[in-house]
Amino acid sequence: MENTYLHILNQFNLGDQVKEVTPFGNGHINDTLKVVSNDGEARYILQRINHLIFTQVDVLQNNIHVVTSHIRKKLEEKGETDIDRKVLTFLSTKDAVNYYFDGENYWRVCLMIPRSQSFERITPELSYQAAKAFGEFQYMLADIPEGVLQETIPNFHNMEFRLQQFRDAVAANAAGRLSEVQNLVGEVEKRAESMCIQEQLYREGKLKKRINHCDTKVNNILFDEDGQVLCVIDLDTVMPGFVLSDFGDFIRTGANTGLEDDEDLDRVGVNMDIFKAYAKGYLETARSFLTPLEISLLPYGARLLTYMQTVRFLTDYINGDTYYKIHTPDHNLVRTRAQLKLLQSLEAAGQEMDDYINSL
Ligand code: ADP
Ligand code: GN1
Ligand code: MG
Repeated sequence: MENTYLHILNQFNLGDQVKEVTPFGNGHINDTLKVVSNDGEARYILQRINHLIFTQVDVLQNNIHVVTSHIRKKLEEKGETDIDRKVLTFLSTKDAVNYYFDGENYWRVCLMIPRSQSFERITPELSYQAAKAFGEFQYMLADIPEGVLQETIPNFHNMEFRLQQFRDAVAANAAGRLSEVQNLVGEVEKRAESMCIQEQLYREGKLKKRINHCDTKVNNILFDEDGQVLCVIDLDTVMPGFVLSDFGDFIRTGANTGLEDDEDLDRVGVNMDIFKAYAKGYLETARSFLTPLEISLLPYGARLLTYMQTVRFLTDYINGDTYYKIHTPDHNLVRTRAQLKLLQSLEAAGQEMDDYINSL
C-alpha cells in the first residue's frame, strides 16, 4: 500500500488500523478507494476530490454536511431504525475539518455502509426502487431554506450556460478537431432553442428551483442484501436546480439499452420498461410536491439531460479532453455519438412517454 494513503488516513479519526487501500467504483471525476481494516473488513471509503472541477472544496463539503445532517434528522424524526445505513457519515480530521488537504490534493473519508451493494446494471424493479428513493431524497431536502446549499459547480445543469461553453469551444477550436465534428455541431445547434425552455420558464416565474441530486445513476444508490434501498450516495452535485435534472439523468443513464460510450450505435436506444418503472416510482414519492407543469415536462427532461450530456461530451472533445477522464483518444467523440443516438430514440418515443405519464 502506498505510504501516502496511510499518511492521509492518519489525519482522520479512523479508530482502527488500515490493512489495504484499493480502487473502487468507476466515476469520471473523483477517485474512489476502499479502505480495508486489519480484521479484513472494508470499513471506509477514501475519496480524492477533483478540485479542478469542484474548485471550492469548502462549499462542496459544507453542502454535503448540510445534506447528510438534514437527512439524518428527518430519519430520526420518522423513528427510522438502522439510520447509520440510511445516510452517509463523513469523518472529521484530527483538526475537526471534514476534508484534508495534503498540499496538493483534497481528501475525504466516509464510513463504508455495511452489508450494502450497488448495481451497475438496471432492471425495471431497480428502476422503480431507485425512482422512489430519488423522489424521497428530493422531498426530504425540499425544506432546506434557499441560499443554504450553494451550486458546487456553478450553472451545472444550466442549458443556456452549457451551450455558451459549447459555442466558445467551437469558436476557439483549441484542439483543431472542429472539421471532423461539423455534423454533430449542426445536430446540437438545431435543437438549441427548444432545449432552453426551463431557463425561459424560470425567468417568467413559471418554474421554480428545487434541490436536486444531479447525478442520478443507479449506482449512486446503495441497496441492502435483499435489494431494498438503503440510501442515496455521491452527494457532490446536490444543489438547487430544475427538477427535471434528476428524472432526466436517470432515464439517460438507466433507460439506455446500450452503454453511455457504446461504439455500436445499434445497441443504443430507449428501454421503455425502465422508463415506465422510473416514472411510476418517481411520481409515487414526488407527485405531492411537483407542479402539473413539471409533471408534464418529465419526458422532455429525459431528452434535455441527454442533449445536455451530448453537448458536454462534444464540448470536451472539441476542447481537447480537458474535463472527463478518457480511456481512448476519441472517447469523448464516441460518447457524443452514443448520446446523440439516445437522444434521437428519446425523441421518437416522446409521444409514448407522454401517454404513459398521463395514464398514471
Ligand atoms: P464516484 O461515482 O464519483 O466514483 P461514488 O461516491 O458514487 O463515487 O462511489 C463509487 C461506488 O463506491 C458506489 O457506486 C458504491 O458502489 C461504492 N460506495 C461509495 N460510497 C460507499 C459507502 N459509503 N458504502 C458502501 N459503498 C460505497
Ligand atoms: C460525471 O462522476 P460521474 O461519472 O458520476 C459528471 C456528470 C455526467 C457524467 C457522465 C461533476 O459523473 O455530470 O453526467 O459524468 N459529473 C460532473 O456520465 O461533471
Ligand atoms: Mg457515483
